[in-house]
Amino acid sequence: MKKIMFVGRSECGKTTLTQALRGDTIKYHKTQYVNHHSVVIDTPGEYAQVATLARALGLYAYEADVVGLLLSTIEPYSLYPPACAASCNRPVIGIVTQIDQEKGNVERAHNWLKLAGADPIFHVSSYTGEGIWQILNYLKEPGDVLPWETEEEANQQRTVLSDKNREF
Ligand SMILES: Nc1nc2c(ncn2[C@@H]2O[C@H](COP(=O)(O)OP(=O)(O)OP(=O)(O)O)[C@@H](O)[C@H]2O)c(=O)[nH]1
Ligand SMILES: [Mg+2]
Repeated sequence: MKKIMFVGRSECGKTTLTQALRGDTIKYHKTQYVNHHSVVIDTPGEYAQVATLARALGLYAYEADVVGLLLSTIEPYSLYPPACAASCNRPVIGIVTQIDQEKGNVERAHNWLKLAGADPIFHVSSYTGEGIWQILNYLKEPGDVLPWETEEEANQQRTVLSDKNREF
């Protein structure tokens, strides 16, 4: 699999997507430092939000094959300057997260990622599983075996045990 580094504001859903891509149950966990998983490098949102910390992302990108800019449908503004993808040392894709949110705006988030220069752009919900198959297939390399054989199996509703505010 290609290794992808997730970048995006705190609470856009990087850690939750990491869990959903593995087929794990969803449990809230605030990311405190960079976490290397087998396919995903999960970064804290603060690295994208605070200029002095943002420099670290440039270095961590060397350890990834692809950089994924995440933006959720409920974010009121975009963190990404126009064409910022051009300054990255890796291919940059976009991931619109939380597409299941009732008050979310998928098109707005998509257009902000497009403006940033991300290509391609995926739409995903870590809760309903929609879009998981498409991301896995983008990351798949020859010889890789995915944990699911069909789109229906991959894009299944996940079990959510907790979110930021409560346990279920
Ligand atoms: N409805 C819905 N909620 C989601 C989805 N993805 C994440 N969330 C919720 O959004 C909140 C933040 O998710 P995280 O995955 O922790 O966000 P993060 O980007 O890792 O945040 P930091 O670790 O602070 O950088 C949690 O309460 C999640 O349960 C989704 O696809 N749908
Ligand atoms: Mg996190």
